[in-house]
Amino acid sequence: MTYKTLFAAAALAIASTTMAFAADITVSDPYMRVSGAMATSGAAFMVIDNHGDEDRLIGVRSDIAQKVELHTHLQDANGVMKMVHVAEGFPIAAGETHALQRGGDHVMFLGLNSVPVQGDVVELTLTFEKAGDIVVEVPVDNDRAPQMGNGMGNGKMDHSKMNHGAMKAGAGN
Ligand SMILES: [Cu+2]
Repeated sequence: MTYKTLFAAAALAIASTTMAFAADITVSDPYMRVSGAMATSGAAFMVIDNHGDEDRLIGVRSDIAQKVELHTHLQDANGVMKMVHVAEGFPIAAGETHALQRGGDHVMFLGLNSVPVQGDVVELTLTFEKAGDIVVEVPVDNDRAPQMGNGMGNGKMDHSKMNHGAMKAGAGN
């Protein structure tokens, strides 16, 4: 065995160890939106697949903002959609696909240290109760159209009543 193949074998061994550790949870299609050059906040969206036992997304962190939180949207008594901090995180059942998407659950960046622009990649660490930390490279894509028709199947989401003014500062929409 040459040095080169030995090195490749070692690298492969390390890679498969790492992958085995987080294999139960996979994260795909991440993207982030910020609401302009003067933005103080942003939001990230992605699809989380749980191939293992029930788990829970309990934390998020990133150097790009002073605070990173798990948020969702809830309708208040007046039918206005509001963003709320979900301190207990998002449970993800065994075999479930959990989408973080606009109008629903999302990652919120509050107090941006610097405003990322289109195409920038932001490093985000997701912490799961069982799977541990998963680092996700999140590209900024302000042009991305919202997904339609899936993940909102509870019928409670009425966009005609959404108060966009109230959420303007948040970029969560
Ligand atoms: Cu939010």
